[in-house]
Amino acid sequence: MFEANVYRARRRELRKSIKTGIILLPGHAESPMNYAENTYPFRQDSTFLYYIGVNRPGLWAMMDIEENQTTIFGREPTVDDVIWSGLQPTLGELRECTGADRACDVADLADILSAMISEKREVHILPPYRAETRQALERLLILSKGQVSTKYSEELIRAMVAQRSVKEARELAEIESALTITHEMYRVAMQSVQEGKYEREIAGLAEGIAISGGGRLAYPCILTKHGQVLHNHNYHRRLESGDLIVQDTGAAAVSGYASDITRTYPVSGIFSSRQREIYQAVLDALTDALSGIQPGRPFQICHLIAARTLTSRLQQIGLMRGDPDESVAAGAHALFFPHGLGHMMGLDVHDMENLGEDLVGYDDQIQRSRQFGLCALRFGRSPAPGFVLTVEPGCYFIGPLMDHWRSEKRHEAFINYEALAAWRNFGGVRIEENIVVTPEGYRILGPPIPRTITEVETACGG
Ligand SMILES: [Mn+2]
Repeated sequence: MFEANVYRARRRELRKSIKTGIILLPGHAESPMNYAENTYPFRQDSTFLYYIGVNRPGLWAMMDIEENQTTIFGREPTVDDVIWSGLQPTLGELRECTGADRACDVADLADILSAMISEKREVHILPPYRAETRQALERLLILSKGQVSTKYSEELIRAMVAQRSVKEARELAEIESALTITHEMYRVAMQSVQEGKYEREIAGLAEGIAISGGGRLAYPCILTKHGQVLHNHNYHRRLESGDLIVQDTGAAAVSGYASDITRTYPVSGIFSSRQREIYQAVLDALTDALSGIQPGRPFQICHLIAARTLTSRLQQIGLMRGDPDESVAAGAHALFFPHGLGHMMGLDVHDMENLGEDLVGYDDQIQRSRQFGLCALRFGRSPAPGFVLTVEPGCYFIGPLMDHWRSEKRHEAFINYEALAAWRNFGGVRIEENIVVTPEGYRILGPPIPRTITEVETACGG
């Protein structure tokens, strides 16, 4: 974690936007995998990490806005704790490292809160996303079942989104340290890919590097020759010469900060002529989308730039037709590109998504589209300097979607369904970079990972 004054300063900043009441921040409890003692690897809630910093289970924090006091709640370690888990921080040490004003036994939290509730103090909470947290909040705030999901503070969410959207220099450094590990994951994966190996062997190498780096994966690994399945989480397939692998993997730093990179590469080390065409189309879409990034310019426009480039390349290949601008406006490209161009990234790979996707990614100026494809864009508003975003266009050949659209004759004026039949088993291509928005435009974060056709082929030993 950072030094105590970092968390103090972040809480001070938050207090400028929230004028009254108390803010209650639940830390995570351990989560059992198959029985109580065998838990999933612990991951602290990101809001708690941002404002309090301690990556340990069983903690709560309370910020009293009027009193300008932060209290951390935990418990003193017992001899048993030390026997099984080693030395644990005392309440005093927790107070010190978080820069809190007080540290209390978590057993007293219910009484302290009920006193505040009877004084009619306003309690700001965030929408819980774990069942244990929801139940604890219901118990502590004396709410009936289900009430807690409507009692969250939109004022608090808006203040936190505004603060956390602009990354501090120390946060960028953490993201770049995660990207250094991710760079190594790609170097080794591309070098190791070979006909006859199984997807899981390459996925295991990549995950092992993330763990060796001191952190872990920021999200479950995607490494598949069926890249057209967007969130493909199985790795049992044998790699054949001619297959194309979509690898979407990102390491998380020890501090919890994420990275999120995708590359597509050929098992044989050399792209086939068809693979080159689609790969270059996606690469051009990425290049054009990147050059559209400007502070104050809606990211939704960059998404449409990527869609426009992809459409014109697919027209050159003979898979699409018609006026490209009309085609993009109609959303015909979403047959090939059904997801969004990108999302915010920080402590979470989809940063702050627990606070509500629309409150993070949209505002009064830019609202989420309802059109298939564009509606999947998680972030559409205008970024400011310091925003960290992913930029990740893709092109996929999704058989069931092609059948469905064709049976409806959907966008027949723009899609050449006859020509498409021969591409059915192509798979998919996605290329993803992580950027920080600067006053001039953007900067790609982390060390460069092979991206052009030549770079990728060289890295794969082709
Ligand atoms: Mn992503």
